[in-house]
Amino acid sequence: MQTERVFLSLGSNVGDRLAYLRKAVQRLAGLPRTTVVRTSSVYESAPVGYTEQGAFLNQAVEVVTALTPDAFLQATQRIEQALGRERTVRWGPRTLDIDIVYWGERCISSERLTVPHPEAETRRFVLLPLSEIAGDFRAPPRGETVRALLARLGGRQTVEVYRSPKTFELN
Ligand code: A4P
Ligand code: MG
Repeated sequence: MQTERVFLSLGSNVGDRLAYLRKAVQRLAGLPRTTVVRTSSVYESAPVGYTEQGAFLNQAVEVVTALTPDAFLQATQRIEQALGRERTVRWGPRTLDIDIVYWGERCISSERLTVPHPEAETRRFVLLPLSEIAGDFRAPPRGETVRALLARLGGRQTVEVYRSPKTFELN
């Protein structure tokens, strides 16, 4: 099994957002020839892009997989569909979005797949969760660490660790 570190960004802003993230991680762990190595905390952020929609929960996940990038993308798209995703508005509301942020050091450009994810370096909701589990990872194409990319991000995107109301009830 190859050992390239593959980093995903999960997002949900419809329904029981936390449950969608949890189910997504479970299903990722159930994929053939794939291991979930680490998951970040869950973060909440205001929508970026199309702003007339609810707040997102986002989470970064590291996997190791022997699947090809194309096969892995197909598998993640099946998970999105299984968890009720309907594609309507680009950048619009979704029960679950799985983006492939980095595939080791590789740069991939095909009709269906662009890696690194073209928006990753502009999105705090991607880089902040990722920095928690992989701050030292040197991101292609320039080899800067995730921590450095995050530090350089301007703008005012607020991204905070999410404390579920259920967590408060338990404590
Ligand atoms: N595709 C190409 N490269 C990739 C990749 N690296 N990972 C293709 C995953 N998919 C990739 O994606 C459309 C096509 O992108 C796929 O068929 C795949 O072949 P999609 O998920 O169907 O469509 P989309 O998500 O509506 O569009 P897009 O451009 O993927 O949107 P994003 O970039 O995912 O943005 N704000 C906050 N705070 N948090 C969020 O999570 N997410 C979005 C969605 C917007 N604003 C957000 C958040
Ligand atoms: Mg997407």
